[in-house]
Amino acid sequence: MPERVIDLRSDTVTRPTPAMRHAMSFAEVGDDVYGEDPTVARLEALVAERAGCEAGLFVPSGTMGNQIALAVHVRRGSEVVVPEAAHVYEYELGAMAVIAGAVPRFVAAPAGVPRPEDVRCAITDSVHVAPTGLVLLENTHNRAGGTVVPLAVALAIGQVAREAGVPYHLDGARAWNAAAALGVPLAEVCAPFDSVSLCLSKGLGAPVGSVLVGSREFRGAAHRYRKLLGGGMRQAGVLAAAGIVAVEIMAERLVEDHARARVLAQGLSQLPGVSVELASVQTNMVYATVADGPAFAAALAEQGVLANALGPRSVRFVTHADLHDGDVEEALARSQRALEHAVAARARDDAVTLR
Ligand code: TLP
Repeated sequence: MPERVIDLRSDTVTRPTPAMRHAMSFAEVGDDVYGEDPTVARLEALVAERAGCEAGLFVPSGTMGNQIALAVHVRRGSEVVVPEAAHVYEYELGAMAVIAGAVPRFVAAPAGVPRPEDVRCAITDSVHVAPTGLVLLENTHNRAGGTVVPLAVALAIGQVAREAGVPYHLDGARAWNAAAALGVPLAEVCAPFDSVSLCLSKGLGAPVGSVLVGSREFRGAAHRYRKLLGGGMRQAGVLAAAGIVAVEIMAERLVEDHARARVLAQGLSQLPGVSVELASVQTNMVYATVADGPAFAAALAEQGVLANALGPRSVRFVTHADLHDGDVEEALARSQRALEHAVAARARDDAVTLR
Protein backbone atom coordinates (compact mmCIF):
# COMPACT_ATOMS: atom_id res chain seq x y z
CA MET A 1 0.00 0.00 0.00
CA PRO A 2 1.39 3.48 -0.87
CA GLU A 3 2.59 5.56 2.06
CA ARG A 4 0.09 8.39 1.82
CA VAL A 5 -3.47 7.20 2.05
CA ILE A 6 -5.96 9.40 0.22
CA ASP A 7 -9.09 9.29 2.33
CA LEU A 8 -12.21 10.08 0.31
CA ARG A 9 -14.72 8.26 2.52
CA SER A 10 -16.32 11.45 3.78
CA ASP A 11 -15.72 15.11 4.50
CA THR A 12 -16.00 14.12 8.16
CA VAL A 13 -12.45 12.67 8.15
CA THR A 14 -10.69 16.04 8.27
CA ARG A 15 -8.40 16.95 11.19
CA PRO A 16 -8.74 20.36 12.91
CA THR A 17 -6.61 23.00 11.16
CA PRO A 18 -3.75 24.73 13.02
CA ALA A 19 -6.01 27.82 13.36
CA MET A 20 -8.68 25.63 14.98
CA ARG A 21 -6.18 24.03 17.37
CA HIS A 22 -4.92 27.48 18.34
CA ALA A 23 -8.44 28.81 18.93
CA MET A 24 -9.32 25.69 20.93
CA SER A 25 -6.35 25.99 23.24
CA PHE A 26 -7.08 29.62 24.11
CA ALA A 27 -10.89 29.39 24.17
CA GLU A 28 -12.64 31.16 27.03
CA VAL A 29 -14.92 28.57 28.61
CA GLY A 30 -17.58 28.08 31.28
CA ASP A 31 -20.18 25.47 32.16
CA ASP A 32 -22.53 25.50 29.19
CA VAL A 33 -25.24 23.56 31.01
CA TYR A 34 -25.50 26.67 33.21
CA GLY A 35 -25.40 28.75 29.99
CA GLU A 36 -22.03 30.17 31.05
CA ASP A 37 -19.73 29.33 28.15
CA PRO A 38 -19.01 32.55 26.24
CA THR A 39 -17.43 30.77 23.26
CA VAL A 40 -20.46 28.53 22.78
CA ALA A 41 -22.69 31.63 22.97
CA ARG A 42 -20.48 33.34 20.36
CA LEU A 43 -20.68 30.35 18.00
CA GLU A 44 -24.45 30.06 18.39
CA ALA A 45 -24.94 33.77 17.67
CA LEU A 46 -22.56 33.64 14.70
CA VAL A 47 -24.28 30.68 13.04
CA ALA A 48 -27.76 32.07 13.74
CA GLU A 49 -26.72 35.34 12.13
CA ARG A 50 -25.23 33.58 9.05
CA ALA A 51 -28.41 31.48 8.73
CA GLY A 52 -30.65 34.54 9.12
CA CYS A 53 -32.35 33.06 12.22
CA GLU A 54 -33.04 34.40 15.70
CA ALA A 55 -31.17 31.77 17.69
CA GLY A 56 -28.85 28.77 17.53
CA LEU A 57 -28.15 25.78 19.76
CA PHE A 58 -24.78 23.99 19.71
CA VAL A 59 -25.29 20.22 19.59
CA PRO A 60 -22.77 17.37 19.37
CA SER A 61 -23.84 16.01 15.98
CA GLY A 62 -26.01 16.43 12.91
CA THR A 63 -28.03 13.44 14.00
CA MET A 64 -28.84 15.07 17.32
CA GLY A 65 -29.69 18.34 15.55
CA ASN A 66 -32.20 16.64 13.27
CA GLN A 67 -33.69 14.46 15.97
CA ILE A 68 -34.16 17.34 18.41
CA ALA A 69 -35.91 19.31 15.65
CA LEU A 70 -38.25 16.40 14.98
CA ALA A 71 -38.99 15.99 18.68
CA VAL A 72 -39.79 19.70 19.02
CA HIS A 73 -42.00 19.93 15.93
CA VAL A 74 -43.85 16.62 15.89
CA ARG A 75 -46.53 15.10 18.11
CA ARG A 76 -46.07 11.37 18.75
CA GLY A 77 -47.74 9.21 16.12
CA SER A 78 -47.32 11.80 13.36
CA GLU A 79 -45.76 11.47 9.94
CA VAL A 80 -42.70 13.30 8.72
CA VAL A 81 -42.72 13.90 4.96
CA VAL A 82 -39.18 13.16 3.78
CA PRO A 83 -37.46 12.91 0.40
CA GLU A 84 -36.60 9.33 -0.50
CA ALA A 85 -33.21 8.16 0.82
CA ALA A 86 -33.08 11.02 3.35
CA HIS A 87 -30.32 10.69 5.93
CA VAL A 88 -32.80 11.33 8.75
CA TYR A 89 -34.37 7.97 7.94
CA GLU A 90 -31.64 5.91 6.25
CA TYR A 91 -28.75 6.61 8.62
CA GLU A 92 -30.22 7.75 11.91
CA LEU A 93 -31.08 4.31 13.21
CA GLY A 94 -34.82 4.73 13.43
CA ALA A 95 -34.29 7.58 15.89
CA MET A 96 -37.37 9.40 14.61
CA ALA A 97 -39.50 6.52 15.90
CA VAL A 98 -37.57 6.17 19.16
CA ILE A 99 -37.31 9.83 20.15
CA ALA A 100 -40.07 11.83 18.43
CA GLY A 101 -42.40 8.84 17.97
CA ALA A 102 -42.71 9.75 14.28
CA VAL A 103 -42.95 7.66 11.12
CA PRO A 104 -41.67 8.66 7.69
CA ARG A 105 -43.83 9.33 4.62
CA PHE A 106 -41.53 9.24 1.60
CA VAL A 107 -41.90 11.38 -1.47
CA ALA A 108 -40.03 10.72 -4.72
CA ALA A 109 -36.96 12.92 -5.01
CA PRO A 110 -35.18 12.56 -8.36
CA ALA A 111 -31.71 14.09 -7.91
CA GLY A 112 -32.71 14.77 -4.29
CA VAL A 113 -35.43 17.25 -5.27
CA PRO A 114 -39.06 16.45 -4.36
CA ARG A 115 -41.90 17.99 -6.37
CA PRO A 116 -44.06 20.45 -4.38
CA GLU A 117 -47.21 18.72 -5.77
CA ASP A 118 -46.02 15.40 -4.33
CA VAL A 119 -45.42 17.01 -0.95
CA ARG A 120 -48.92 18.52 -1.09
CA CYS A 121 -50.39 15.06 -1.77
CA ALA A 122 -48.37 13.51 1.06
CA ILE A 123 -49.72 15.92 3.67
CA THR A 124 -52.87 14.70 5.34
CA ASP A 125 -55.16 15.32 8.27
CA SER A 126 -57.52 12.48 7.38
CA VAL A 127 -58.88 10.64 10.41
CA HIS A 128 -57.86 7.34 8.80
CA VAL A 129 -54.11 7.93 8.71
CA ALA A 130 -51.37 9.38 10.86
CA PRO A 131 -51.44 13.18 10.70
CA THR A 132 -48.56 15.04 9.07
CA GLY A 133 -46.35 16.64 11.71
CA LEU A 134 -43.46 17.97 9.64
CA VAL A 135 -42.08 18.42 6.14
CA LEU A 136 -38.33 17.88 5.85
CA LEU A 137 -35.80 18.57 3.10
CA GLU A 138 -32.12 17.66 2.83
CA ASN A 139 -29.80 20.16 1.11
CA THR A 140 -27.41 19.05 -0.19
CA HIS A 141 -28.96 15.60 -0.60
CA ASN A 142 -26.33 13.05 0.36
CA ARG A 143 -27.63 9.84 -1.27
CA ALA A 144 -28.65 11.64 -4.44
CA GLY A 145 -24.98 12.59 -4.91
CA GLY A 146 -24.57 15.75 -2.85
CA THR A 147 -27.12 17.42 -5.11
CA VAL A 148 -28.48 20.89 -4.53
CA VAL A 149 -32.17 21.65 -4.02
CA PRO A 150 -32.97 24.79 -6.07
CA LEU A 151 -34.07 27.74 -3.94
CA ALA A 152 -37.35 28.05 -5.86
CA VAL A 153 -38.27 24.44 -5.06
CA ALA A 154 -37.40 24.82 -1.37
CA LEU A 155 -39.59 27.93 -1.27
CA ALA A 156 -42.48 26.28 -3.11
CA ILE A 157 -42.45 23.30 -0.74
CA GLY A 158 -42.31 25.75 2.18
CA GLN A 159 -45.42 27.43 0.81
CA VAL A 160 -47.19 24.04 0.64
CA ALA A 161 -46.21 23.29 4.25
CA ARG A 162 -47.27 26.74 5.47
CA GLU A 163 -50.67 26.50 3.76
CA ALA A 164 -51.21 23.17 5.51
CA GLY A 165 -50.02 24.59 8.86
CA VAL A 166 -47.16 22.08 9.02
CA PRO A 167 -43.63 23.08 10.19
CA TYR A 168 -40.68 22.78 7.81
CA HIS A 169 -37.20 21.53 8.76
CA LEU A 170 -33.98 21.42 6.75
CA ASP A 171 -31.32 18.79 7.28
CA GLY A 172 -28.62 21.25 6.32
CA ALA A 173 -25.66 19.06 7.26
CA ARG A 174 -24.13 20.39 4.03
CA ALA A 175 -26.21 23.55 3.53
CA TRP A 176 -22.95 25.53 3.29
CA ASN A 177 -22.07 23.41 0.25
CA ALA A 178 -25.47 24.18 -1.24
CA ALA A 179 -24.93 27.91 -0.66
CA ALA A 180 -21.45 27.74 -2.22
CA ALA A 181 -22.77 25.84 -5.26
CA LEU A 182 -25.63 28.30 -5.72
CA GLY A 183 -23.37 31.30 -5.08
CA VAL A 184 -25.74 32.71 -2.45
CA PRO A 185 -25.38 33.51 1.25
CA LEU A 186 -26.28 30.69 3.66
CA ALA A 187 -29.29 32.72 4.86
CA GLU A 188 -30.96 32.31 1.46
CA VAL A 189 -30.73 28.53 1.66
CA CYS A 190 -32.15 28.58 5.20
CA ALA A 191 -34.82 31.25 4.66
CA PRO A 192 -37.88 29.07 3.94
CA PHE A 193 -37.47 26.84 7.00
CA ASP A 194 -38.68 26.93 10.60
CA SER A 195 -35.52 25.12 11.72
CA VAL A 196 -32.23 24.04 10.17
CA SER A 197 -29.54 21.66 11.41
CA LEU A 198 -26.14 22.88 10.17
CA CYS A 199 -23.02 20.72 10.55
CA LEU A 200 -19.62 22.16 11.36
CA SER A 201 -17.90 18.77 11.12
CA LYS A 202 -18.51 18.08 7.41
CA GLY A 203 -17.13 20.35 4.69
CA LEU A 204 -16.19 23.05 7.21
CA GLY A 205 -13.70 20.71 8.85
CA ALA A 206 -14.44 21.27 12.56
CA PRO A 207 -13.77 18.24 14.73
CA VAL A 208 -17.21 18.13 16.38
CA GLY A 209 -20.60 19.72 16.32
CA SER A 210 -23.63 21.14 14.62
CA VAL A 211 -25.78 24.17 15.29
CA LEU A 212 -29.56 23.90 15.23
CA VAL A 213 -31.09 27.24 14.27
CA GLY A 214 -34.60 28.66 14.39
CA SER A 215 -36.70 31.10 16.39
CA ARG A 216 -35.91 31.94 20.03
CA GLU A 217 -38.98 29.96 21.07
CA PHE A 218 -37.81 26.95 19.03
CA ARG A 219 -34.38 27.17 20.67
CA GLY A 220 -35.98 27.10 24.11
CA ALA A 221 -37.80 23.85 23.37
CA ALA A 222 -34.77 22.37 21.60
CA HIS A 223 -32.57 23.17 24.60
CA ARG A 224 -34.69 20.93 26.84
CA TYR A 225 -34.45 18.02 24.37
CA ARG A 226 -30.69 18.46 24.10
CA LYS A 227 -30.44 17.98 27.87
CA LEU A 228 -32.86 15.05 27.75
CA LEU A 229 -30.69 13.31 25.14
CA GLY A 230 -27.51 13.81 27.16
CA GLY A 231 -26.27 16.51 24.83
CA GLY A 232 -25.65 19.10 27.56
CA MET A 233 -21.90 19.66 27.36
CA ARG A 234 -19.90 21.48 29.98
CA GLN A 235 -16.79 23.47 28.88
CA ALA A 236 -17.87 23.01 25.28
CA GLY A 237 -16.18 26.27 24.29
CA VAL A 238 -13.06 24.27 23.38
CA LEU A 239 -15.16 22.66 20.63
CA ALA A 240 -17.15 25.77 19.74
CA ALA A 241 -13.87 27.67 19.21
CA ALA A 242 -13.01 25.32 16.35
CA GLY A 243 -16.54 25.79 15.03
CA ILE A 244 -16.08 29.56 14.90
CA VAL A 245 -12.93 29.16 12.80
CA ALA A 246 -14.81 26.70 10.60
CA VAL A 247 -17.60 29.19 9.93
CA GLU A 248 -15.38 32.25 9.52
CA ILE A 249 -12.63 30.72 7.41
CA MET A 250 -13.54 27.34 5.96
CA ALA A 251 -16.93 28.10 4.38
CA GLU A 252 -15.22 30.25 1.75
CA ARG A 253 -13.08 27.43 0.43
CA LEU A 254 -15.85 24.89 -0.26
CA VAL A 255 -15.82 25.82 -3.96
CA GLU A 256 -12.33 24.21 -4.12
CA ASP A 257 -13.81 20.91 -2.91
CA HIS A 258 -16.52 21.18 -5.54
CA ALA A 259 -13.99 21.82 -8.32
CA ARG A 260 -11.93 18.82 -7.18
CA ALA A 261 -15.02 16.60 -7.12
CA ARG A 262 -15.71 17.54 -10.74
CA VAL A 263 -12.17 16.61 -11.79
CA LEU A 264 -12.48 13.33 -9.89
CA ALA A 265 -15.87 12.57 -11.47
CA GLN A 266 -14.60 13.26 -14.99
CA GLY A 267 -11.58 11.02 -14.42
CA LEU A 268 -13.54 8.18 -12.83
CA SER A 269 -16.13 8.25 -15.60
CA GLN A 270 -13.36 7.54 -18.11
CA LEU A 271 -12.19 4.38 -16.38
CA PRO A 272 -13.41 1.11 -17.89
CA GLY A 273 -16.35 -0.37 -16.00
CA VAL A 274 -16.98 2.79 -13.99
CA SER A 275 -19.85 5.14 -14.68
CA VAL A 276 -20.67 8.45 -13.02
CA GLU A 277 -23.76 10.52 -13.59
CA LEU A 278 -21.91 13.77 -14.12
CA ALA A 279 -25.03 15.94 -13.79
CA SER A 280 -25.37 14.79 -10.17
CA VAL A 281 -21.86 16.02 -9.29
CA GLN A 282 -22.84 19.45 -8.04
CA THR A 283 -20.86 19.77 -4.81
CA ASN A 284 -18.19 17.65 -3.08
CA MET A 285 -19.50 14.13 -3.70
CA VAL A 286 -19.04 11.61 -6.49
CA TYR A 287 -21.04 8.40 -6.64
CA ALA A 288 -19.49 5.87 -9.01
CA THR A 289 -21.47 2.90 -10.30
CA VAL A 290 -19.48 -0.30 -10.82
CA ALA A 291 -20.26 -4.01 -11.15
CA ASP A 292 -19.28 -4.73 -7.54
CA GLY A 293 -19.09 -1.76 -5.14
CA PRO A 294 -17.54 -3.50 -2.11
CA ALA A 295 -14.93 -5.26 -4.33
CA PHE A 296 -13.99 -1.95 -5.99
CA ALA A 297 -13.70 -0.21 -2.60
CA ALA A 298 -11.51 -3.07 -1.33
CA ALA A 299 -9.27 -2.89 -4.44
CA LEU A 300 -8.99 0.89 -3.98
CA ALA A 301 -8.05 0.46 -0.33
CA GLU A 302 -5.18 -1.81 -1.38
CA GLN A 303 -3.92 1.04 -3.55
CA GLY A 304 -4.24 3.53 -0.68
CA VAL A 305 -7.50 5.19 -1.67
CA LEU A 306 -10.35 5.01 0.81
CA ALA A 307 -13.91 5.36 -0.48
CA ASN A 308 -17.23 4.07 0.88
CA ALA A 309 -19.18 1.31 -0.83
CA LEU A 310 -22.72 2.51 -0.17
CA GLY A 311 -24.56 -0.21 -2.03
CA PRO A 312 -23.88 -3.34 -4.05
CA ARG A 313 -22.93 -1.28 -7.12
CA SER A 314 -22.19 2.13 -5.68
CA VAL A 315 -19.03 3.71 -4.28
CA ARG A 316 -19.00 7.22 -2.81
CA PHE A 317 -16.00 9.59 -2.96
CA VAL A 318 -16.07 12.86 -1.04
CA THR A 319 -13.60 15.72 -1.42
CA HIS A 320 -12.65 17.84 1.59
CA ALA A 321 -10.26 20.34 3.14
CA ASP A 322 -7.50 17.83 3.98
CA LEU A 323 -6.78 16.98 0.35
CA HIS A 324 -3.61 18.38 -1.18
CA ASP A 325 -3.03 19.59 -4.72
CA GLY A 326 -2.47 16.51 -6.88
CA ASP A 327 -4.37 14.13 -4.59
CA VAL A 328 -7.30 13.81 -6.97
CA GLU A 329 -4.99 13.02 -9.90
CA GLU A 330 -3.10 10.51 -7.72
CA ALA A 331 -6.41 8.94 -6.59
CA LEU A 332 -7.40 8.55 -10.25
CA ALA A 333 -4.08 6.90 -11.15
CA ARG A 334 -4.49 4.54 -8.19
CA SER A 335 -8.11 3.81 -9.18
CA GLN A 336 -6.89 2.79 -12.63
CA ARG A 337 -4.33 0.45 -10.99
CA ALA A 338 -7.04 -0.95 -8.68
CA LEU A 339 -9.17 -1.84 -11.69
CA GLU A 340 -6.21 -3.43 -13.53
CA HIS A 341 -5.42 -5.55 -10.46
CA ALA A 342 -9.08 -6.58 -10.16
CA VAL A 343 -9.16 -7.62 -13.83
CA ALA A 344 -5.88 -9.55 -13.47
CA ALA A 345 -7.18 -11.29 -10.31
CA ARG A 346 -10.40 -12.26 -12.07
CA ALA A 347 -8.43 -13.69 -15.02
CA ARG A 348 -6.31 -15.75 -12.59
CA ASP A 349 -9.46 -17.05 -10.84
CA ASP A 350 -11.01 -17.97 -14.19
CA ALA A 351 -7.84 -19.82 -15.21
CA VAL A 352 -7.94 -21.82 -11.96
CA THR A 353 -11.62 -22.69 -12.48
CA LEU A 354 -10.99 -23.81 -16.06
CA ARG A 355 -8.08 -26.00 -15.12
N1 TLP B 1 -23.48 11.69 7.08
C1 TLP B 1 -22.32 10.83 7.12
C2 TLP B 1 -22.78 9.36 7.25
O1 TLP B 1 -23.69 9.21 8.27
C3 TLP B 1 -23.39 8.82 5.99
C4 TLP B 1 -21.50 11.02 5.87
O2 TLP B 1 -20.34 10.56 5.87
O3 TLP B 1 -21.99 11.60 4.90
N2 TLP B 1 -27.45 14.66 7.63
C5 TLP B 1 -26.73 14.35 6.54
C6 TLP B 1 -27.23 14.75 5.19
C7 TLP B 1 -25.52 13.67 6.67
O4 TLP B 1 -24.85 13.35 5.57
C8 TLP B 1 -25.05 13.34 7.95
C9 TLP B 1 -23.76 12.58 8.13
C10 TLP B 1 -25.85 13.68 9.06
C11 TLP B 1 -27.05 14.35 8.86
C12 TLP B 1 -25.48 13.29 10.48
O5 TLP B 1 -24.39 13.98 10.95
P1 TLP B 1 -23.54 13.38 12.19
O6 TLP B 1 -22.66 12.32 11.62
O7 TLP B 1 -22.82 14.58 12.70
O8 TLP B 1 -24.52 12.84 13.17
